[in-house]
Amino acid sequence: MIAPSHTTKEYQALDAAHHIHAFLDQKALNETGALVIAKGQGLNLWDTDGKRYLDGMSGLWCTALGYGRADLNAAASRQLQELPYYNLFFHTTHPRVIELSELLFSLLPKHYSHAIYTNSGSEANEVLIRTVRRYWQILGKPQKKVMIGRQNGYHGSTLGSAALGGMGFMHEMGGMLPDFAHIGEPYYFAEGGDLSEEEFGLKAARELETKILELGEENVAAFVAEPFQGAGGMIFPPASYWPEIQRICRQYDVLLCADEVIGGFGRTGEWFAHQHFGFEPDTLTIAKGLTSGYIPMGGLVLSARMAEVLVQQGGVFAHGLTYAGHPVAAAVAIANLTALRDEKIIETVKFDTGPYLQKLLRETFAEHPLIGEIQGVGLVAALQFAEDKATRKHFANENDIAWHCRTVGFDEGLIIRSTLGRMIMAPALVASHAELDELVEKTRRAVDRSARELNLL
Ligand code: PXG
Repeated sequence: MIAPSHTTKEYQALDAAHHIHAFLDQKALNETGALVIAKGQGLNLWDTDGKRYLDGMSGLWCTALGYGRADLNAAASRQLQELPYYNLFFHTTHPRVIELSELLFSLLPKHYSHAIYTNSGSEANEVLIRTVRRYWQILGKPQKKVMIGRQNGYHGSTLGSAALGGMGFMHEMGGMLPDFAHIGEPYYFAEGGDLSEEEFGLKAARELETKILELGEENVAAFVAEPFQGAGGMIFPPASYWPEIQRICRQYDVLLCADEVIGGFGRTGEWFAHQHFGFEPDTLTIAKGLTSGYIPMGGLVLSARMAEVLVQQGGVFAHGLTYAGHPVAAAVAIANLTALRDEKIIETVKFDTGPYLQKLLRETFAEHPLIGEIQGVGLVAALQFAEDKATRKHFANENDIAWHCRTVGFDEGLIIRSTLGRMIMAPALVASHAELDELVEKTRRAVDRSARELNLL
């Protein structure tokens, strides 16, 4: 145990003095002080006052194996001793990154062949934007450069990845970039109207066709989306959505790019979320679960068809990051993927813990007067607050209700996420039945307390 150098109050004062936290009003936070998390083991976290929390969010959708894995620690430590740094610039490489790719491509569907590693999901999407445009340049179609994303999609916080994402309040901070466009999200509960889910899925997908025709197919490089939307509300599209999106992309020669940063590495019970939804993207953006978040690493995975063009006809690839394919990150990723594979963790999510969590959530909340919808598969789920379930009527202040529920959850010793009017959970993939029981029970307490404290019933 590392001895703390400060009391909680002192840590909070120093944190307030030196940090601007992500996606929060720092002035408001400074009035209460940040929660200082000091230790993790399995699915449990402890703050500096010794209070325990069940981590229902795998950190930020990262810690697939939970906290405190000795094998990941040992892999990092061995690599730090042997070769703490080298790179893939110019003509050099190193064994760990090669071994990582050998393993990664043994787990991926066979039509993927190349990876460009990064340190994060945002960077991986930056690389995506440049790589996709380069691909079309090489093929003699340099005007094909518009990237189409979705409203409320999240692809990162750097300038390009934020432009690709569809968060208006992010675009407003620092500006939007040219050659990005957005279509609506397949959020049936909010926008389905009188349509069936299947009809709505087709309608939402056909917004892409309309947008491509509006922009001109000769100008559109790619459509980029999360197989299920994460930060923008954990939204699962209707089953009709992805096949139609794929048909449209193929018809108009638009690349189909899946952002697998949170869906990848087992969350849905498949290695990759696009496999759950049954479509074949040209590229995959990966991060988070690649290393269980123990060390930063992301990447862009390319289909063999795209890589062939870039390698055989592209000449110099004018891109590089000092830390891409970092040996220590690669060593941790190898240990992480090996554990996910050899301990059959993803099969367990698919056949055991995933169905267990999904059933328990439905038993607990299907009849709950405040919950209008339960979505999810494997170890990811969302609960939608609703004023009237039958008419899918949202609370006018659903954001505030969900945020209150999140705060109450923390008070109950549960780390849970809120976005818009939804509560989201994505526990570590190694969660036991007992831990899932605790997750659902604490969520129920948080929802019920919110109902009472906000006079919702
Ligand atoms: N794509 C997706 C789909 C993501 O969810 C990124 C890219 C960017 O990755 P980096 O590593 O640059 O952060 C993300 C990140 C949340 C939450 O609370 C989600 C993310 C980050 C922080 C919070 O839902 N996703």
